[in-house]
Amino acid sequence: MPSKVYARFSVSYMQVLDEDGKVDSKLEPSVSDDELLKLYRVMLTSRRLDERMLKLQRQGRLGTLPVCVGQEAVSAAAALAMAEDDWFVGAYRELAGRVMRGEALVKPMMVYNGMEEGNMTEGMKNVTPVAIILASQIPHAVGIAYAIKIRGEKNAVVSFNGDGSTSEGDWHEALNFAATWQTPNVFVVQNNHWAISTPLSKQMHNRSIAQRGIAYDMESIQVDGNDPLAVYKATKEALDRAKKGEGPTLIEALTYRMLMHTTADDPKKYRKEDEVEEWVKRDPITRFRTYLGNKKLWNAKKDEALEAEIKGEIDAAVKEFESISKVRMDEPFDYIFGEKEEIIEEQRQEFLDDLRKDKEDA
Ligand SMILES: Cc1ncc(C[n+]2csc(CCOP(=O)(O)OP(=O)(O)O)c2C)c(N)n1
Ligand SMILES: [Mg+2]
Repeated sequence: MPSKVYARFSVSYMQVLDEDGKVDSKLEPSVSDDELLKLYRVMLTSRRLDERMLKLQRQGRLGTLPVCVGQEAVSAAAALAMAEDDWFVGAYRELAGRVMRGEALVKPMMVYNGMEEGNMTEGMKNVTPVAIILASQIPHAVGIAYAIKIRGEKNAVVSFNGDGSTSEGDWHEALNFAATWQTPNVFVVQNNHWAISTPLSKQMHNRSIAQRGIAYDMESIQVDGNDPLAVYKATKEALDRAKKGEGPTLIEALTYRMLMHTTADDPKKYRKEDEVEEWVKRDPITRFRTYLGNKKLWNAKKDEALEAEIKGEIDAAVKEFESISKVRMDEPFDYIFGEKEEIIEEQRQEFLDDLRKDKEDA
């Protein structure tokens, strides 16, 4: 038996709004009515945009896309807690957070139709593009934060990745660097319990992801990720600490991917419907709507009007998307080298010939 104990740890869990939308007034963060209403609007916009993009994809009008339904509270509430100068470094499951940062609704449709212009962030400040390569954005998030620290600036970086991504080497290297150099980072992990068809229990032995942060001696907390007030409060406190020079924080947000991983898989093949039903009861949007209703800020009539407004905005975005979505399939070949190279041009021709043949066969 060891004679000395060098470290013991515990992981705390925070919930402010329970599953029925009842608030714990001792923990309720101070958020203005306007901000609460904005949070609701953004989460609902993200939900409706996801649903519309899914339909467009099924109709062959959009490429494949990851769907964020059920996870809206995490990135929307974290983004609400951020200042404009803070950096938002996302993966691909943060549609709501991007909308909160001011992303035009046409942009995600462009991205998921292979149009690089969709990743241009004009109109938004300090937002990095969608990152599909798992955890590749986390060293970038730490690099940005390290630069902020060296320059003595006062902003911070909030990054996002999924549960599966916390088993990537890049993620661990980045967290180790952040802890060692006490960079102003807030690492939000969206633990939606699945990495495509791999459940959490098959990709790590830890009982929580938060304890992976504790291993690096970093402030780490688990929150109910379907509770926007808990996510907001944890992010705000972590940002305050980061800006005071008190180092990075890991926030593990427990949530659930209610639909497919992307439009390319069928979750019914690998998970049980009753698990999904349990999480549907914890829907962040329904829960937040009840909270707003209890505060007399919301009612069915306002909801109806908002749904109509959002539908109008999405209709306009789809119209804009369809007027510009003439994708040239061989465009990636343009960017391999600065100059045209014979071997690349041969490959381009081969690719175009294959596409034509596929079309003829179909
Ligand atoms: C480095 C790398 N390996 C594999 C993949 C393929 N891939 C895409 S998403 C995914 C699962 C990611 O799961 P998680 O991190 O939990 O995020 P979620 O999709 O659940 O939001 C995998 C394996 C990839 N994009 N990048
Ligand atoms: Mg996941």
